[in-house]
Parts: sequence; structure tokens; C-alpha cells
Amino acid sequence: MAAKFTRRQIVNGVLLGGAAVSVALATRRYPGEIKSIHDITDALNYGLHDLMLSGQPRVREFTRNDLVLDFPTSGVTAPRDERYQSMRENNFADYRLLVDGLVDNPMSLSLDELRALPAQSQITMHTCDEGWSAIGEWKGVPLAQLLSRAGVQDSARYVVFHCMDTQFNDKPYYESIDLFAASHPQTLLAYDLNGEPVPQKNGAPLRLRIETQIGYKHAKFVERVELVDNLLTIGDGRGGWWEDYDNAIWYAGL
Ligand SMILES: Nc1nc2c(c(=O)[nH]1)N[C@H]1C(S)=C(S)[C@@H](COP(=O)(O)O)O[C@H]1N2
Ligand SMILES: [Mo]
Repeated sequence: MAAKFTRRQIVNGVLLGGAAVSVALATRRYPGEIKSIHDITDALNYGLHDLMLSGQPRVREFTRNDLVLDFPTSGVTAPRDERYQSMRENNFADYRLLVDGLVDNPMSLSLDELRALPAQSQITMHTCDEGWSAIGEWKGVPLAQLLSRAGVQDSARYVVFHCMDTQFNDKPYYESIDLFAASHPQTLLAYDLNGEPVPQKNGAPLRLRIETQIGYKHAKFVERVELVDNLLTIGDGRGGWWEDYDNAIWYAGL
């Protein structure tokens, strides 16, 4: 005898099937290891945001009247690393930004070379998950522009930002984003804040602005941009210092 299903059972079946497929697709694309419900919801959130942001809409920009003049800080404000301190004493004359990994033309750029590239400015709101937000004017090089100069190879999927500050657990800060977020038109490597070189406390001489994501993704004191095909071999493998240290979610969309 053929089984008979009510309309409700069929609808429920289709919904359940759809949910299972979405979970399967989202978790397959997700770079981290899926070990808990928390990781599954993170993966789903990531998949959904990519869909919603597929046209790369810009985040809101503000006016100079909205600026917070002394931009707050979070995390490391003065790297204790000797190498950083001596670079800073020398006004970052010896600083080089390295762009390497899965690229055709690895680059090493001084601050003057970075400043000579076409620049972009934006007045945006930073949101830290500790519960504060602040508006600043950031100027720098669009990340997409740097990446296109470096020639990203087909196998690359993520951009890792290596920082010059060692954290209190003796591990260096790092963060990572996918190539989609990296190519957002407001994703910048910023060297100026409110018309002045980025102060030490806010990540001198160069920090990431990833306006579609929350505070801890905005790596400060960046010295290396590495293109990779997976995140498992970087740090402890969860894609960032906070992710490794405190299980912070890797995809930190606002
Ligand atoms: N290298 C490095 N980047 C970092 C941090 C850090 O401690 N070290 N803290 C993060 C956090 S939690 C936030 S909210 C922002 C704060 O940036 P700000 O200090 O300029 O406000 O930087 C992020 N980037
Ligand atoms: Mo933060």
C-alpha cells in the first residue's frame, strides 16, 4: 500500500530537507572544524551573510561632525616586542609590509611605497564586542588593490594578517578573512586615522579596516598579509588569536 502523506508532512519534509542541505553546504564551505552546534550556527551565519552581501553593499559612512577625536582602544595598545619598539623609535623607516603566500608576485612595501599607492578614505563606525563603538576617519590602501598587484593564485581562499604584537599568552595576534570579505570596497589597510598617522594605540603603522565585521577582526600592527588555501596550519588553526584563545567565532559579520 502506498504511503499517504498529509500536506503538512510534505511541507515539513521539504523544510527539513532544505535545512539539512543548507547545513551541509554551509559547513562544507566553512574553514574551521565543525565540532559543536556553535560551529554549525557560525557556518550558517557565514553562508547567509555571503548571500545577503553578494552585491558587496557598502556600510554606512558618517561625516566629520560625527568623529570621535580620541579613538578608544581595545587589546594591545603598546606592543612589548623589542623589534616593534625599535622600529617605532625609528619612525617605522625600517617597516615593510610583506604580501606573500599564494601570490604570483610577493611584495615587500615600505610605508612611503604604501602611501604612494592610490588611497581611499572613509568615515565608519567600529564596533567592539565588549560593548562600545566609535566613529573614525580611516585612510589607506584598499586591500583588493594590493591583492590584485600581488596576483592572487587560484588556490588561495583566505587572507591572513600577521601582527607585530605578542599577546599575554605569548602568542602573536593574527586574524583572517576570506577573499570575498577581502575584496569588499571598504576593506582597507589603513595608515591614517582622523588625518594623522595611526597612533600606536590604534595599530601603528598599519591596521586592517574590515568594515563588514566586528572589532577583533580589525588586525592592528600588521606586518604580513599571507594568502593561504586553509587556516588549519596557522596559529592553533581556528583563524585568529581570539578564535584560538577564547573560541571566538571566526566569521564575525555585523
Ligand atoms: N594586533 C592586534 N590587533 C587587534 C587587537 C589586538 O590586541 N592586537 N585587538 C582587537 C580588538 S578586540 C579590537 S575591538 C580592535 C580595537 O582597535 P582600537 O584599539 O584601534 O580601538 O582591534 C583589534 N585588533
Ligand atoms: Mo574588540
